Amino acid sequence: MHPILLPTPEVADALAANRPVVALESTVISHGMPYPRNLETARALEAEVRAAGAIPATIAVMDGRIRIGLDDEALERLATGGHAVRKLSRRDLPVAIATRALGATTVAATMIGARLAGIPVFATGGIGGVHRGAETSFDISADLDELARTSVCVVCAGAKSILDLPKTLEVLETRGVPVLGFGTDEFPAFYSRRSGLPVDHRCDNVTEVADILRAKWQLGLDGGVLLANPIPPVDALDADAMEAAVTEALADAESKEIKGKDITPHLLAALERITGGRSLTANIALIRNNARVAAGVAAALAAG
Ligand code: PSU
Ligand code: MN
Repeated sequence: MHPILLPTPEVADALAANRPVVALESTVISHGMPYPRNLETARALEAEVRAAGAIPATIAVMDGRIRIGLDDEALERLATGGHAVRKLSRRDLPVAIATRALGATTVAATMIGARLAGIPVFATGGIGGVHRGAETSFDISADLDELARTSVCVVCAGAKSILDLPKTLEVLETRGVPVLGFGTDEFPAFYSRRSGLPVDHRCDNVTEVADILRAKWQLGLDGGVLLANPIPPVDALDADAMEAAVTEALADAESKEIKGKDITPHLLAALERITGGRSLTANIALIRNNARVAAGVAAALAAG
């Protein structure tokens, strides 16, 4: 194991025995949801992964190490830390490690930790992508570059319409990232199941996904695969209503001149306010669903 990594004994044992492990991110806990729902969700995700037969490994930075798997005390530190917890993407990891900061990992940074630890499957809610107006702001999430270079399968529910979905898919195509739909031909739009945009390929079971991952990596095509898993129908929100909420949230962020890494957390909090909490409930349901599917993919990979 890499000296900067600190896995829990349970995760280290599972990896050594080639048992299925699922990486989970921590920015969604610290910056994506309010306390105490964030802590409840972090625990629920770990329980979903276990119920589906895999070992959860939530990733974060603490005391100069990348922790691979967190105990309950560590989850609580992240969930209650508020602004003391940094949001860490690729560029932030060196400073956070060297200064022994407390930090939550984004999709990009979680992929880096998972890859170093040898965990090929990771579940999150939504990835970062190309922001609306990126043609002038240049705001494109580092998550996309990470998907291009780091060999981890990221299970998500698509991307939020706070992003420009067609441009996000264009960048993923350019950077060579396969986008697979799990039981769907369409790229899901996070709170709703449909975006009108096609995925590259539809997979109807986890074995097909594992076969594609193996083929990619056996070819020496380093980099990630995005598995887009739509929110369950009962939990989905009305797409038109969410579009209106997103427009309002974007206007709010613009009037307050929010920029850079603060934009996504700010928009998520605004959406929760505008929808009276319904966006949060949907968010929790879709991440749990992703954790379950990721455990299945991890098991299929470990079996092959
Ligand atoms: N999208 C969500 N919820 C989230 C995030 C994105 O629906 O919590 C978080 C993830 O950690 C993602 C990060 O990696 O925001 C992207 O931030 P940025 O756009 O600053 O790269
Ligand atoms: Mn950004």
